[in-house]
Amino acid sequence: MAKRERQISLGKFLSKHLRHTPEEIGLTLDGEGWALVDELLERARAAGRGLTREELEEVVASNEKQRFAFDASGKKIRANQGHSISVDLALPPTAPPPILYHGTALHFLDSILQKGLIRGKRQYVHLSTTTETAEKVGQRHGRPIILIVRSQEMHEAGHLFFLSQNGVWLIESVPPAYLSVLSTSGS
Ligand code: HQG
Repeated sequence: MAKRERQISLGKFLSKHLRHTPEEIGLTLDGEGWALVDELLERARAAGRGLTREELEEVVASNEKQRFAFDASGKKIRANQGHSISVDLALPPTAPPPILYHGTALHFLDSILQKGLIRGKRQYVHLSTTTETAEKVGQRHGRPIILIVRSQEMHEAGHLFFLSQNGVWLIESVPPAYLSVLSTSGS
């Protein structure tokens, strides 16, 4: 496999087990989502994924969304966001910019305008600072559409925002009153 392809494949493997199903490879995450690097390498090997410490460092450094991070000691690793399992990332509530964006698919729009943004399987609703990112996120689900979230108003009303280490804004939910539609791509 070419090096880049192997890195992408390893990134998917890490996303899966650091965000959703660590138990599937016998890995344990602590309350803040950290796995011991040595244990991860061992479990990955047992699961048929030969992976060295150097390779892991390369995947973490080269991942285009900086999805993973080592702790200060370098002995632990976790996903920066995107979890479906319950972890406490220990992020401080942070004042958001006046407006944030959420990319989704047109076929979700009616439901979203009725119920607001709900987190579904993940721990948080994900918001981005740019329309470009929102569009990419939305495209994963179908014809993309971008919603504007009046984040400052929400913050002033007491809703808590968190900023992940890789620049994704996280919030438990967004009521419909704070949402408006920016554009329908391609129309
Ligand atoms: C939608 C990727 C109906 C929501 C991305 C989204 C992101 C509703 C979908 C990260 C709804 C959930 C997260 C409602 C929300 N009715 N649909 N009331 N409320 N939805 O994948 O935000 O590459 O769990 O709009 O880049 O698409 O994995 O969330 O379309 O940052 O690192 O329900 O995943 O990052 O889908 O993506 P997801 P998402 P990674």
